[in-house]
Amino acid sequence: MEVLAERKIGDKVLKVVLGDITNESTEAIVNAANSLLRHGGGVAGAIVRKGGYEIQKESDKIVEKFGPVPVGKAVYTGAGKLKAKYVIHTVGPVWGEGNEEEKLRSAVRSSLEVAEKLGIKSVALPAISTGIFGYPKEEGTKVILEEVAKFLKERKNSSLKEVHLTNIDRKTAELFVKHLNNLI
Ligand code: AR6
Repeated sequence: MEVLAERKIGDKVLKVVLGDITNESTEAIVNAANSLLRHGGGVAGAIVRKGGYEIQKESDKIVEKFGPVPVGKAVYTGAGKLKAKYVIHTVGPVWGEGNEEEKLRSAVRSSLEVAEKLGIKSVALPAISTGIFGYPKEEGTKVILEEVAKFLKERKNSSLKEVHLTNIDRKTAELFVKHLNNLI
């Protein structure tokens, strides 16, 4: 894991990390999931392969009980064998379905709200929707970064003190750095 950039926002810190999110040591990691929580490829596939099938089983129970997770919302499960304690599963938009930016902002916000409700201090997010779901990387990373920064600025008495934007792909991680540097 390599920290490419770091910025203080109030009493909180935002870091851009290059690496596999399944290796993160934050208390929770966010999964870029689909509504049925069928964790096949991308980040989701890596999480189940490394964390264990129990994450998939727990996800299936959530969908059985409450139905598919709406786009822009988030739920959580345990994290199996991963270093993190929780996996927060959020559903980003598929590029082309409409209202993508609003939905992506909502997915980021919902994930951070779940982290806050869990009372944890740190969480790592991937570049939700910018892989298999086809959201253009330049725009997607900007929306995600802006929304995280806004959340951290707004929340004064939050348990959440450290947020990582973690990506396995250097180009995408560097886009996060660029947007962070452009942040006022
Ligand atoms: N660690 C960090 N970043 C990663 C990793 C990893 N291990 N693997 C990929 N990325 P994606 P989506 C980056 O496709 O677009 C699954 O099948 C990748 O470069 O995981 O929201 C789900 O079940 C990209 O920038 O998520 C859904 O069906 C970003 O993570 C669907 O894919 C997100 O890529 C969700 O697609």
